Amino acid sequence: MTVESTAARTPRRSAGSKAGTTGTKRTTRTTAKKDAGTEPQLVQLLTPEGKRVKNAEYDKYVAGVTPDELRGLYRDMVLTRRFDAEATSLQRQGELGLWASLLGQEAAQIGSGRALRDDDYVFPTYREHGVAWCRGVDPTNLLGMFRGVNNGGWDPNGNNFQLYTIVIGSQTLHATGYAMGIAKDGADSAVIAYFGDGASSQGDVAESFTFSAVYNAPVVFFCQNNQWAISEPTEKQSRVPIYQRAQGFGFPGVRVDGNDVLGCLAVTRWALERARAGEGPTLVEAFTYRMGAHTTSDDPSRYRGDEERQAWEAKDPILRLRRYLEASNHADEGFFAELEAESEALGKRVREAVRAMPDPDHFAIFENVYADGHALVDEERAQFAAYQASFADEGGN
Ligand SMILES: Cc1ncc(C[n+]2csc(CCOP(=O)(O)OP(=O)(O)O)c2C)c(N)n1
Ligand SMILES: [Mg+2]
Repeated sequence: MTVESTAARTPRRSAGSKAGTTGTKRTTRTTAKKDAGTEPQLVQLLTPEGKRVKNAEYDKYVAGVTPDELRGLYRDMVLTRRFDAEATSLQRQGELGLWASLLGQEAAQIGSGRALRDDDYVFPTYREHGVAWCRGVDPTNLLGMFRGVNNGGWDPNGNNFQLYTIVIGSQTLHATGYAMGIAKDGADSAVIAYFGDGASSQGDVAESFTFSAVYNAPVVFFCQNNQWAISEPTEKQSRVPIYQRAQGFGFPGVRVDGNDVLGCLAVTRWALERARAGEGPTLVEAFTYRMGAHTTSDDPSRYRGDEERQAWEAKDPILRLRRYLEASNHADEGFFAELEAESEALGKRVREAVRAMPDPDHFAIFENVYADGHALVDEERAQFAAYQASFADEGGN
């Protein structure tokens, strides 16, 4: 192939990038962004100051929420945060190998989690500790995998809450297939798939959007846009706000304030209702912020500034509901004090449960790989047994 023909096939660089001037480059990027989508619209029912704002479209989905239920949402968020902080500490103390904190994402998870019915089915990533809480999965069960003593820790069918998924975006395909299946069964339940802003770049997510749209599958895609995929900012994932991508696949997308638990509850209820009514998938983008590190192995100070986090601390999901509860006299000091005591007790229970987790049998890893056994697994088991035995010999000499 001649040099000329290669050049003809290669997309031309813009004059700006050829010249290498950042100014020209910036102009090109801005133009692309402007042309690609419209200004984002945000659904918000509760402001950061804790003020309830009217919303003609979504108010009806939370109109029946009682003061007792509001306190319940607050309790869910506080206990989830406490559990999460305890897990982070346990990792620092060497009791867990790793932890993925949800700090700052409590409203997105509790709001959407409390919108679900028991017969709905959840496909989480690895950070949905608040959703797990809403499903009734015992929080201590979430820790086994992070301690390295089991491969999951709960029965997915016990609470209709699948095991955590580390392979980014893959659970959206599982959710879509499951939703197509329950639709064929004639069930009126719905499926929800959680994923992140970074996951939205995965082929699996695009494929699940295509399949769910053309098969009208009863699935809600719940994207927690916490604005970072480890060290990659959202601008590197999409030229348009993530929720606007749904339009190209032929189903609605909505951006909700992910730090507003009422907004998340309302929008998810609406999306689930659509799914149940046979109207197909919906993309909900919960616009939020990951206040902590990606995981305990990450150091965010290497790629983002403190001021960003501080700005989001002012939008804290728990604080805003507390302000609303106090201003509307829906909760008194006694309630908050009782909850503090309950948090303490949960922390203690979690610490004790983790330390008491038995180490697995060394050979358990080879079980349940195949239903009927497999030559390769047998070989690996034998190799591992020989390896273990080599320590015994050393000890004996
Ligand atoms: C298929 C795949 N590619 C890469 C990784 C490594 N990885 C783990 S988490 C992560 C970032 C995910 O970001 P996002 O989807 O925004 O979720 P978040 O952790 O921010 O909640 C990556 C790239 C992985 N687990 N799976
Ligand atoms: Mg993210």
